[in-house]
This record gives sequence, structure tokens and C-alpha cells, in this order.
Amino acid sequence: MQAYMDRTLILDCKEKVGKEVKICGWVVTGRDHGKLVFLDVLDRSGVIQVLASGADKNVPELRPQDVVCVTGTVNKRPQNLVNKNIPTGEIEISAETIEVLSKAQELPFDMGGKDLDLQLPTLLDFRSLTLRHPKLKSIFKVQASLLEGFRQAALDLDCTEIVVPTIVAGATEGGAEVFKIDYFGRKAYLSQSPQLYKQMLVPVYERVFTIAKAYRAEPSVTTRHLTESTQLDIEIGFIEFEDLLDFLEAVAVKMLTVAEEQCGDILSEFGVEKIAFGSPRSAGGAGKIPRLTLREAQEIIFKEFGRDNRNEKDLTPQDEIDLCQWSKDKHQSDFVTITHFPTSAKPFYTMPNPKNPEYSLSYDLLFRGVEILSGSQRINDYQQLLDSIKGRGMNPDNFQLYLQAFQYGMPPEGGFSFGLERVTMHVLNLSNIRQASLFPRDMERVDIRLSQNSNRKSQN
Ligand code: AMO
Repeated sequence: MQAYMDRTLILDCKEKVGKEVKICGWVVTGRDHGKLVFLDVLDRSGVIQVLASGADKNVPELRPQDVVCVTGTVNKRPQNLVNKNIPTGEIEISAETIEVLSKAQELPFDMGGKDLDLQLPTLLDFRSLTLRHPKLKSIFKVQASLLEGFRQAALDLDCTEIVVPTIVAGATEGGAEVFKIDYFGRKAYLSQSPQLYKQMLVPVYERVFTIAKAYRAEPSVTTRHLTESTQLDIEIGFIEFEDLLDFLEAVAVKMLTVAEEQCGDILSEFGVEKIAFGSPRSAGGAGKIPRLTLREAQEIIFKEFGRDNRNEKDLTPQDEIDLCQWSKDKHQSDFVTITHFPTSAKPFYTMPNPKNPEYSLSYDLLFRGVEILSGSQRINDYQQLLDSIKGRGMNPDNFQLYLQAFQYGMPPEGGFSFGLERVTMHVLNLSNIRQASLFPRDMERVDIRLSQNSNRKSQN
């Protein structure tokens, strides 16, 4: 601990021209210009050039990712050598000592470029290394800002943060896509969503939010599905359907505004356009995020894009792309809210529209061509909920604790859930959701490729 007390963060060296400093970090690159040996050293605040050839001992042999502590003097660089691309571009450190804290092995590929030009499987096979690349690392800075924006929005709505279990007694979102686990010789499941718990907590706190892991045994490999994803959930009591639409749009706008404000540099580096927000109704704006019922949306698909999906229970991936294009062109909004999906296509807890029970009080939020959120007003009457569970061939015994909440006073309520990786992916215009997950899980991978694992097993 003491050894790092006198450490200066690299960015703070700007204020220390002419002074002695000690910096600690990773070697990014080394350049050997004849007698002058230059290193770039990186810590959590930034990168700085180190002139290593002045070090008192011979400069140790260094390679990228070696961990070093450098002591030396901060000097102004000559005007013609200023690097305008980095915040410390006007200074450099003339090293006196260079101590190597940890040696790195030779890298399996060059990490020095602006982009890390590797195929996705390689990026994932070497995840603990590739995440260190500035471009990859910045994806998760954006993700952190999205999380912060979501939290701020939920707290603004006066929601209490809750943490809920992921080992559960039953499937919530549908039977097939659930992971069964062997729970001391009995059956239990990995949670598909924090849904039931957030609902149970409405009579406790009225308004709640949670950031939770969700598990789906997705049997196909797509660019937008993970088997383990992160859901950002809100659940609110004493609402009407329209309130929920206002809330979800307000949360989406807040979350993405925070990310845009905090990560403007990263977004421009990724070359993505500024987000077109429209203005959410709840913010008192003109209501520019368009809202369409599923059937209205399908009518637009039919009239403007020539595909007749008017009897389908859900949008197709291409419908989602086209509707977002329509929304951008006609409403200057990267978002569009789709409401009133058929009741039979939605989970058992979804409230049927009392005016037309074939359709439900449900919604999806589409953003830049993909569904990033879904939710609904819920059935809050105990008997109606019991009937809905039984009507879908499910066993109410598996929902005992959940049902209890409805036996003892549940107000009208509803909520929604964002998929964090989906939002990250589309904010940055990434081509595959796996790029938006630190350690993505899918049918083929749990950290390492599963085929590799079974090869290993059979070799043992
Ligand atoms: P849903 O199943 O639509 O709703 O999930 C909510 C959001 O989570 C994201 N998502 C996924 N992301 C990556 N991989 C997956 N396999 C995956 N599945 C879902 C999507 C989706 O919009 N309980 C309800 C929410 C509610 O009603 O409040 C639910 O889970 O962005």
C-alpha cells in the first residue's frame, strides 16, 4: 500500500511540469529511435510518453502489457513534437528509474493499432487481454454510463433499488427457454427475468428497480441473443397504461442522454450519429417518440414496405428495422413504441385490454432497428391471475409466494425491462451483441469455446 502512496496519476502529470513524479501503469508500446527509447505508459487516467533512455540503469527490456513504475521529471515537449491527440501530448517524462512490477508474455497479436482487427472468436478467446484495448474498453465505459443513467432515472421516479434471486422455482417468461438446474437432487431453474420478484415488492415499496441477470436457454445462435443477459427493470404501483408509456420513454431518454453526455468522445470515435430523441410526452414535449399499436405498425409495414404481416403475433426482425427507419424519417426519432400485442403471445402476468381482451396492455420499445425493452401493465387481481396461470397450462403451485402478494392487496401496477447489452450494442452500432457483453455466454461458449472444453475432457 505504502509503495503507491506517492504515485501520480498520468493525467495529473500535466500540473507537474518540472517536478519529479512516480507513475505506475502498463507499457503500451515501445519505440526505439536509435539512442532515444520512448515508451507509452497507460494507467486508468490516460497515457503518457516516457523517454526511457535517461534511466540511470540500463533500460530493462520491455514489452507491451508489462506493468511498470517509472520515476522521473515531467518536461514540456518541444513544440514540434507535441501530440495533439492525447491530453498529455504537451509533456513527457524523462525517466530516472524504471521498475518492472510484472512481466507480460509476448502478446499473441498486435494490440497497438487504433482498432483491434481480429475475428470475434479470437476477441473472446483472449478476452482478458483484448478488453485492455482502448476501443474495446470504451464499449464498457459507455455501458457503465448507461447503467448510471438508468439508476438516476429510476431514482428520479422514486424507485427503491432491490436485489432479487436468480435461482427460482418456475419459468416466468415461457416454458421452453429455461435452464433447469439440479438443486440438491430437486429441480430448480435459472431466472429468466426478475419479473415475479419486482412485482412482489410493489406492495412493499410501491416503486422498485433492479439490475439483474437473466438466463434464457436460447436454442439458436443470433447476433442479438445471449444466454445470460443483463436486464434493467422497473416496476411501479398505482398507474394507468398511459403512465407506463410516459415512464418508459422518460427513462430511455434519460439513460441515453447520460451516456451521450458522459461518453461523447467515445461515441464520435465509433462514428455513430447523435441519438434522435424526439421528446418524451412525460417531459412535457410534443410527444415525438411515436406510439403505434402492433396492428398499426403492421399496417405501415404493409403500406410502406410491402410485406403483409398483419396477422402475425409479433414483429419480425426486418419489421423492427423498417419501423425504426420510418420513425427516423417521419418523426426524427430513433425510437418507436409499439403497444397492444396479442394477449396469447405475452406472458401470463400481462393484463388483457379490458376493452378488447384479445390484445394486451403491453409494449415494446424499438431503438435503431431492435427491441430494447418490453413490459406491460400486469394483472393485479388474484383470481384473474390464477385463471391466467391455469389457462396457460401452468401449475399455480409453482407460484405460491408470488400469488401470495396478490392475495393481500396489490394495486394496479406495471413495469418494463431494458436489455443492457442490446442498448449498448445499438448505441455504438456494434454488429454483434457479444461485443457488448464483457464475458458473453451463448450456446457455444462459457468463457472458452465449449467444443474446446469437450475436446479437453475427452483427452483426459
Ligand atoms: P423480455 O423477455 O422482452 O421481457 O426481456 C426484456 C428485454 O431484455 C432483452 N433480452 C435479451 N437480450 C439479450 N439476449 C436475450 N436472450 C434476451 N432476452 C431478452 C431485450 C428485451 O426487450 N419480464 C419481462 C419484462 C417486463 O415485462 O417488465 C421480460 O423479461 O432487450
